[in-house]
Amino acid sequence: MRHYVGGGFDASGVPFPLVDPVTGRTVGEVPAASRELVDRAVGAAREALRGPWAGWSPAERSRALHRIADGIEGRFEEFVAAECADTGKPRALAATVDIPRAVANFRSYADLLAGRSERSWHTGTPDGRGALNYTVRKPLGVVAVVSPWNLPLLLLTWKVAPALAMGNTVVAKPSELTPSTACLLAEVIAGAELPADVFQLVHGQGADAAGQWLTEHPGVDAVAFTGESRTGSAIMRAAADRLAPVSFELGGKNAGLVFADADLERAVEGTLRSAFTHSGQVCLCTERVYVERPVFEEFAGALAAGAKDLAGYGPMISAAHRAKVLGHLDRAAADGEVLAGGGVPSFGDARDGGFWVEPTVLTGLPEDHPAVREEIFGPVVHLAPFDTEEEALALANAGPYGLAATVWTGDVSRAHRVAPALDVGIAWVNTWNLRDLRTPFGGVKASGIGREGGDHSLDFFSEPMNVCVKL
Ligand code: NAD
Ligand code: 6OD
Repeated sequence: MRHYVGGGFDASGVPFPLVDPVTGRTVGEVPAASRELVDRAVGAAREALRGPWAGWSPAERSRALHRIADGIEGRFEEFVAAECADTGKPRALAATVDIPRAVANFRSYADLLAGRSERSWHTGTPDGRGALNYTVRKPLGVVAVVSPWNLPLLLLTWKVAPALAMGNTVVAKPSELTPSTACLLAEVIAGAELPADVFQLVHGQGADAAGQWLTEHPGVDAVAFTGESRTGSAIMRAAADRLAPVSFELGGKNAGLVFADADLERAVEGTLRSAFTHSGQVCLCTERVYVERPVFEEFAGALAAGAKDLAGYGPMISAAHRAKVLGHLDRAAADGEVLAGGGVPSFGDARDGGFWVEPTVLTGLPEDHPAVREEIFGPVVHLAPFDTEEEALALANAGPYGLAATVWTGDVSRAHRVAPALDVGIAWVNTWNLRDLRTPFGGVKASGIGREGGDHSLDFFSEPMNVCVKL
C-alpha cells in the first residue's frame, strides 16, 4: 500500500490496519499520509497544470483514458481480487460490476470527449459586420476526489476519468477501508504515458486527516466527493472559504413502489436485487418498499422467502458499520415485525469473526421510526402497505433524502405519471440500477449536489469561457 505523489510511490506515514471484513482479521497495513505529504501532492498537481499536460489536445487525452482502461483490463483479475479482499463482496459482483464499470468509466468519457463540440453564435452589431462568440472549455485546475468504500474503484474512477478528460490534475483520497484498487490504479496510470504528476494518490482517514487536509487545502480548486451526507456538509464548509465548486453524491433512503397491477414475480426478483446487492451497501439500494394493499401479503411472503434463500452475499464493511446496522435491527425487532433474517449468520468457520448480517425483511414500523427514516446501508428493507397512488407518492417523497426510487407497475400511464412525480434524481420503472453512463446521475435534498454522468461530468470538471471576436 503506497501513496503516489510527484510521479513516485511513497510508503511514508503512520500505518493503520487493513481489516478483512469476511473474517475480521487484520491482513495488512496502510500508511496514513501526513499533512506535509498532502501538501506535496497538491503542489505537484498544481505544478503539472503548467507542464506538457496543458498542451494536450482532447484527442490525446481521450487516447490516454483508453490506455488507462486497457491497463485495468490487462490486470483485470488482480483488480477483482483486490476489490473482493477489501470489501468482502462476492467475486461475481466485482467481476461483473465494479471492475468492468471502472473500465467503462474511462472508455465512455474518452469517447464522449473525442466527439464533444462547443457552441458558437454570430451576433449582430450596429456596423453590420457582426461578431463571433464561441465557448472555450478550460480545466478547473487541481481536483480533489474523495471516495467511499462500497464500490471503491467504480466510484473513484467515475470522477477521476472525467476530471482527467477535461485536462484537470487530480489528487485522489480513497476510503481508508478499501485502498487496494486505488493503489493498482495508480500503477496503471503511472504506466499509461501521461505526464508525471497529473494523478496523485494519498491514503488516510477523513476527519482531521488526509481527507480533511485535502478538501480544505487552498491549492485545491474543486472537490468531487461521494459518501455520507454529513461528510458532504463538512467538506462543503471546508470548501466554502475559497468558494471551491463541489460535486456531491451522498446518502439515500430509497423507496420502491409496488402497484397491484405489477408483474409480482418480477417485482419480487427486482426488489431482492435492489435491497440486497452488496448486502445493501450501495447508495441506490431500496430500503423502504410500499406495496398496494391487495398484493401486500403475497409480495411480503415472497420477498421474505427470497431473502431467506439468498446465498452468496457478503459481510458489512467493518465492525463499526455492523454495530450500526444491528442497532437498527434491535430497535426494529422491538417495535415491529421481522419477516426474515434480523440476526447474524453462523458459519462454524473463520467467517464467524467477520462482520456479517442476515438479509432482513421488516414490516409494521411507523414511518418516523429510525429504521424507516434513516439510511441503514445494510441488508435491511422495510415493507408497508398503501391504498392510493397519491398516498404512495407522499410516502416515497417523505424524509430527508432524494437519491433514487423504483416503480413496479404494468400500467404504462401510471409509470409515466408516478416516476416524474418522485422527488429523486433517478427513477427506475420495472428495473433497478440499469445504467447508461451518459445520463444525469445524482440526488436531490440531502442526497447530493449537482449531477454527474456524460456531459454533466465534463461540464462540472471544466470552466466555460466565452470569447467574443468583432468581425
Ligand atoms: P464517508 O462519508 O464516511 O466517507 C467517504 C470518504 O470521505 C472517505 O474517503 C473518508 O475517509 C472521507 N471523509 C470522511 N470524513 C471526511 C472529512 N471530514 N473531510 C474529508 N473527507 C472525509 O462515507 P462511507 O461510509 O465511506 O460511504 C458510505 C456512504 O456513502 C453512505 O452514506 C452512502 O449512501 C454514500 N454513497 C453515496 C453514493 C451516491 O452516489 N450518492 C455512492 C456511494 C456511497
Ligand atoms: O453507477 C454509478 O455511476 C454510480 N455513481 C453509482 C453509485 C452507487 C452508490 O453506491
